Amino acid sequence: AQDIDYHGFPAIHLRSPDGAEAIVLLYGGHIVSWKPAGDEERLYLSEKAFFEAGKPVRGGVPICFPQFGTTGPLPQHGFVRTQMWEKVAARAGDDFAMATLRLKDNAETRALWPHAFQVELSVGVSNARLDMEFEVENTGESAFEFSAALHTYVRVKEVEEVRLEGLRGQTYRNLLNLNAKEETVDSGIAVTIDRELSRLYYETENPLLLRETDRSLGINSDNMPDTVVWNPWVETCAKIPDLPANGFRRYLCVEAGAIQNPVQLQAAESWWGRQTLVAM
Ligand code: TA6
Repeated sequence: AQDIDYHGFPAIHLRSPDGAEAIVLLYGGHIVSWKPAGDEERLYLSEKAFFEAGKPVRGGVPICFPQFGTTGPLPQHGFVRTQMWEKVAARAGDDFAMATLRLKDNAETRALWPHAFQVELSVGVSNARLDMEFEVENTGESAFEFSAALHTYVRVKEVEEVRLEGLRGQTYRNLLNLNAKEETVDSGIAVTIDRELSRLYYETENPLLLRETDRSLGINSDNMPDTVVWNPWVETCAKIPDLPANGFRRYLCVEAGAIQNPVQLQAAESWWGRQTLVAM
């Protein structure tokens, strides 16, 4: 593991002796690159991404906490993705490399959200796997509530050719229409993308399989019961200043989260959630 500069931000470059690599920014605790051993880049990072304090980075794995989306009074997806985190540990073993980053509440976070907390992201790469574990500790004297997600931008060669399997029979809410509370049971064999789509699936099962014509990605989550699937398609993509016109073709967000039922965390308690990607 090596400390590097990435577009002006301090970052950690993880390299496992087996060839797996990842780059994680201290800004946001944000993973911006993952290459499984002997493979190509598997995360999408916009070529128009902002690397500016105060703005989230477009692509990779933004961490949404303590609010997902616009479900509450906080900035969209909370505020930890625009805070500078600190490195706690980084090391490589025989067949892995891993790092842990931490953020504690500070004057800026308390002005938005009056709670004492500590969050940690542990990132591990080994062979074909990327492991991400997000941990929240309530370091204050009273309980708080949060939602959280690992907002993973999976790089794909052509989004129209992708099939996301494993969600059949699962209930979802359409996030494109925030007023619509109705729930739909997915009856399709696979989710395919040929228009804008933003869905919150509840209590999804493992594994999900993202199939492309010549490769696949297995997606597992633990203790993050919900899965958000998002692609902006043409019109919405054109309105997002930090995405190129055809950017939507190059990714599908498959996000692991605890969203539908916010987590209640008592004083001195902690919680964790994980997402694991396996390249195939
Ligand atoms: O996860 C889906 C979503 O909430 C979309 O509605 C879309 O806005 C996206 O996340 C990206 O949000 P951002 O704040 O990073 O532009």
